[in-house]
Amino acid sequence: MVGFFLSWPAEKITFRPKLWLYMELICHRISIPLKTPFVTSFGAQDYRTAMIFEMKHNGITAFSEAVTDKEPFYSYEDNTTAFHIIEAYLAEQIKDAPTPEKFIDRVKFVKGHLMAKAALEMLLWDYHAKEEGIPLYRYIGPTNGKAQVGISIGMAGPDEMKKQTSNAVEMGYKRIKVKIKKGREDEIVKNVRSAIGDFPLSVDANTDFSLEDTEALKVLDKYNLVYMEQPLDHDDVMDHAELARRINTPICLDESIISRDRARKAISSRACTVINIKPGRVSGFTESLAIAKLAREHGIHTWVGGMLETGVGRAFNVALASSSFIDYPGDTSPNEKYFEKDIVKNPFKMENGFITPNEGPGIGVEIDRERLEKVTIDRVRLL
Ligand code: OSB
Ligand code: MG
Repeated sequence: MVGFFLSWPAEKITFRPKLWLYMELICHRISIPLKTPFVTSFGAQDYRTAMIFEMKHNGITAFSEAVTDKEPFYSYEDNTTAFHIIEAYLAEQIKDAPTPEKFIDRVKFVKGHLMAKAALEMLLWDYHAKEEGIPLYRYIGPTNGKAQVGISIGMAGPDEMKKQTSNAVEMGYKRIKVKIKKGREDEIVKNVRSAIGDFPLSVDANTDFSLEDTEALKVLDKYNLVYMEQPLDHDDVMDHAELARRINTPICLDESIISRDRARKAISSRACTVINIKPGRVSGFTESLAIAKLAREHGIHTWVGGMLETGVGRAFNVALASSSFIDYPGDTSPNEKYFEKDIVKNPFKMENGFITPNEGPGIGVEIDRERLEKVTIDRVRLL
């Protein structure tokens, strides 16, 4: 009998003070069609297959989106690995709605899986901003009150790319980035330059090149690009530092910057002068803000990238892109660039190349439940 009481697990004691607080965590697995296929050096995408997290606690409903997709082509994480890590290790760590910083500290025992961690870390930012009753873009610190917007354009035939890039200039975007791949780099940039003149232009290779391709990348020097994004390996810093010594186009790192520590190493080895910050890639806003501040201290430019997020993830990106620590236009196009009908009722609109973050508490999105239902594959309750 005594042994029975001694082995009674602490979790089963029903009068622990926090327990009466209702906590619900749901993962909505959705698949939503893109208006047009998005083509990068790692493949063509015609659907965004996303995991949307919904947490109900203390009368507050918070949302977030994992940036993983069906396949591990951008990074090693995909929806299946992220779901597994969240279900098996991370979900229980948000039961008491800790601060995002505390959550990140708690989940250090899980190595890597930063996209899985980011999904819950950002959920906590939305939750705590809502608890304070203030919009996320103010909750995170000094703000410009609006985000400068650039566009990311996938690969297509020459005429189509001319059309899309000149339309983007017309629409007021502040910077155009086009995807390139090995063998098409010169042709694509030459073609696009002929359509948009000297408008701010960058290229994103999504790791398709190696140092052996230096000559081909050096050819791009003549196009006066604002920067070249992630030409080399996804986890490399050293080779990018070497490439930076060999070419004149500034280098921007995306895939390689997974943390403030990696950013510090990239900056001190001069591997890049620009950083694409994606909160969903770097374990969330805590790390994103740390990277942005570090970059600012070292005169490194930063902007906020995207992963074809629905209105939920997009609202986080727009909030971060409005931070005073961010100085370059991001890839935060209005929702309508990607989706005929998004899962939010209040999509962003771009005016003169700016998007204003939502004023509602937290990310301020109103979920379109009917649309969400329509694109839902299944729903899993995790807490
Ligand atoms: O490398 O920035 C990237 C989309 C999916 C995966 C990786 C990238 C991208 C984009 C589009 O460039 C960014 C966006 O508009 O959401
Ligand atoms: Mg990129």
